[in-house]
Amino acid sequence: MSDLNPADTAAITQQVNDLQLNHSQGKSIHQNGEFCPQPLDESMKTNFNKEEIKRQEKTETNYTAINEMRRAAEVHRQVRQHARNIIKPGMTMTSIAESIENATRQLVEENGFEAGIGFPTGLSVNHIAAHYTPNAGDQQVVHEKDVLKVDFGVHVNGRIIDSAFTMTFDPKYDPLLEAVKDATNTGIKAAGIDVRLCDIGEQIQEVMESYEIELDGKTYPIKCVRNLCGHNIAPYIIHSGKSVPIVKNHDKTRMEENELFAIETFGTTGRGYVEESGVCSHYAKNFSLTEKQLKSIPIRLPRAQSLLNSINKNFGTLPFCRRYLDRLGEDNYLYGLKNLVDNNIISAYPPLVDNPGSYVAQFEHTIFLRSTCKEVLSRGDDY
Ligand SMILES: [Co+2]
Repeated sequence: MSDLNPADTAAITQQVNDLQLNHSQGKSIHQNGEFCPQPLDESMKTNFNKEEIKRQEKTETNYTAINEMRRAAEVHRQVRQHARNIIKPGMTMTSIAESIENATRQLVEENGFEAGIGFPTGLSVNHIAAHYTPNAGDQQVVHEKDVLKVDFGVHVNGRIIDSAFTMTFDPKYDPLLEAVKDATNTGIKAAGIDVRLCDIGEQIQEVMESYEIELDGKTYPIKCVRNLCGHNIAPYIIHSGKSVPIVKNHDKTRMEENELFAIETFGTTGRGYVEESGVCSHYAKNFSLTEKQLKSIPIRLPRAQSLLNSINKNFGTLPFCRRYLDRLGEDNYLYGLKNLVDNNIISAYPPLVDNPGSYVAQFEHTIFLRSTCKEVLSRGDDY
């Protein structure tokens, strides 16, 4: 919209055209994810056969849903490849976010609630772990020494693929990225039907905290950010009740067949705990409110009511950010938005930060627990 410099624009247009070409040639848009045995199968050494999985797929009742997830995942893979190609030190957060979002809109063939962006593009840097995306007028650029988490979502018919990676431009951070990648893959490996959430958290923590990193002559243990979690995903609902901890804990809840999970871990050189801080950009409708409860809340501010109508029409329960309201032509909405947040109709998700001076990295995949296997939908050659 505003901050895209012309050089960026040309490169991005070319990139997106290339992506579209791949797409229109029908290249692998329904590619499946990575098939893994359920952990119980693995330990019992039952036969895990990829051909058999493909055969059984034909009879699975949720075959349509699986294909929707795969389509969203393939768009995610292509968009993140594009993101890796264009993101360079000096680029503004605004142009990065817009480029990722425009590529997503084009490749997924955005269409109302049928397909589109799953949630705002997270571009959290250094000690900011999550929930940062630029608001209008943001001039921040990415720097050579930054640790940038790129966390974005794609949905097809509400099936959201939530996947994130960390980008750096200085190899000194490699041990941090290695630790988090290993921890996330450990969580993916541990996950499965009937597995207790606490057992996953414990295994993640053990792997994460076996690493350390030396930065500018000082050695730091790598810690898990203990109050950040993975989560299950329901149609159009990014966090739908179950949390997948990344540290040892007491949650004996089990994962179940046909559940979709985002497995994400955060490693840090800081204290290992995040707090809300800074200007908010991320919001979502409180999905637990029933229609009846919603109707019983009096909205006395006309601007709040008109804004809510627009949110219902454009996002439903999908998370959104201020820039998405701007591009719909909404203006002077901050007071109305605050009113909806105060009424608990909308939840605000401010940036989550560890202590200043620390570095947080993140890797995340979306997995689907099928009866025959565990499919790591967002797996790619990159991570
Ligand atoms: Co997530």
